[in-house]
Amino acid sequence: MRKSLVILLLGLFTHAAQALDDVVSVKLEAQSNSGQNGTATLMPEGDTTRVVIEIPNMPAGVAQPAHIHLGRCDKLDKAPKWRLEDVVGGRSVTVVPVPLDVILKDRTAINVHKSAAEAQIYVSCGNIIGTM
Ligand SMILES: [Cu+2]
Repeated sequence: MRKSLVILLLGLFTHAAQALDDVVSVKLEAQSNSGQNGTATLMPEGDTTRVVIEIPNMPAGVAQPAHIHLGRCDKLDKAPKWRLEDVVGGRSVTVVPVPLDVILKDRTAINVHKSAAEAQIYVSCGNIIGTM
């Protein structure tokens, strides 16, 4: 009885460690002198992926569009591949309707735009690089 409990717990810990390994962290680097460095975290959730963006240094009262684009920060495809929730108050949380594997299959990056009105100005970007 006790032995099976230990085995069950070991199984749970192994599963948790596995899930942590699958999380992809992206370092967002400021662009256009915005000072907006931050992080993005991509977490697999079955057939979807939760993307959390955190940018501490945000201009007040602005909603900044964010996307996953094909390409890398130095040469992004202009058309967004997946739209993310606007970054408001330094934070954006989106459940993207595809598995993380699909996002990692191509060369992609997360970018943040200055505002909807000034979307052509990129203020932060980070390349999505998987570990698998
Ligand atoms: Cu974009």
